[in-house]
Amino acid sequence: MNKLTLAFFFALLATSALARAASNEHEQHHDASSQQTQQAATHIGAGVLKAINAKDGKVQIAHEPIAALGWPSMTMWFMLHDPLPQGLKAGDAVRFELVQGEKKQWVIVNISHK
Ligand SMILES: [Cu+2]
Repeated sequence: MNKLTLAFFFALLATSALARAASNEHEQHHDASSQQTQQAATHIGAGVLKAINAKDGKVQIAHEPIAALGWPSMTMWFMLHDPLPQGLKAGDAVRFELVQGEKKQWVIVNISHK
């Protein structure tokens, strides 16, 4: 190795170390911000309870558009974080709060008569 090659070699080493440090920092930042987003991200929805699957802890709701999520109105199933409050039945107008779980599934953390 002559001096020039050596200098080039060290420059390469330094650059890749810097790049690694930078991407590490980015990942940490990304993790921190996604955790914050997860904690803060409760979305409010409204709709009509269509069906209840108490055994699996799920409800089907024909929901109104949820602007914060860019969702149009649709009928879909949601997981329930807690057992459905007594007195709620299919056909009831409901108001609910949604959070996204670790596996990206949407979970109702709060539901009540509208
Ligand atoms: Cu939907």
